[in-house]
Amino acid sequence: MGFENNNKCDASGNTAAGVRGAALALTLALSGTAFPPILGAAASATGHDNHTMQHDMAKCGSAHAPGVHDQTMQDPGEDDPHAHHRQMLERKGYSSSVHDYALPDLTLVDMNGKTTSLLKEVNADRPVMLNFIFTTCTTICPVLSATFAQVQQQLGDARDRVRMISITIDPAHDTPARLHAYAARFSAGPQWQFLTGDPNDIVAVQKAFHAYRGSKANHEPLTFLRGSIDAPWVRIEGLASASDVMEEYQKLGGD
Ligand SMILES: [Cu+2]
Repeated sequence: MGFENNNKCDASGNTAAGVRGAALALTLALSGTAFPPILGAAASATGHDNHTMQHDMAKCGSAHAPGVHDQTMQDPGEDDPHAHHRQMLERKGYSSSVHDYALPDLTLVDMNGKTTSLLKEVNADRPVMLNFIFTTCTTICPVLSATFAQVQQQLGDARDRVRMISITIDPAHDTPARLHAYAARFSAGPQWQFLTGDPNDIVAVQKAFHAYRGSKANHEPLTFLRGSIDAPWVRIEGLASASDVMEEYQKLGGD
């Protein structure tokens, strides 16, 4: 698999069409092929094949960086998502930063089909952990969800003092019933709610968290933590492990 990716990248890049081909190959590789092995490598012992793939992708990414950047820029106001992915591949960790987000007062629907609002959900009188997922994702989202499941486990009884929220970025598919089934798959406890809503509102929520990348295929691994209603949000970019999230959570003054 790594060999095939490498070939695709080496074979293109000389013409505009070639650059587009490389961009497409990289997009496909990043969204469909590359993540699971890399995640696998991060999560478990480093398998030999995983390692090969990682190196091939790193080579591919840096060799065609300018062309790929020009051809795939979706939103001039945001960072190129592929540049970000490349960065992630290189650093294989996560970064955290602190932000004040102005969150809109939008109506959302929880996994029980009950109408709620974004502000009502996040303005809990408890620390909040929030991520964006969609249930049919086979790359980043299952990892983010597994991480939340592990965080929930590590918290033990203290989980009841936290509010965990996963908002789907695919509301057209992710009905409350599908979110409910997804939640069950990750053994989500009562402190972990899944939300969907009107597609426009879901875009607005992502934009408010500076998490909107134009389509679900471009999404990034993001986790947001907040210690209290008045506190700023800690933005975790990258695939933080459950221990990483716990560490960031504890920095908020949580227990
Ligand atoms: Cu995903």
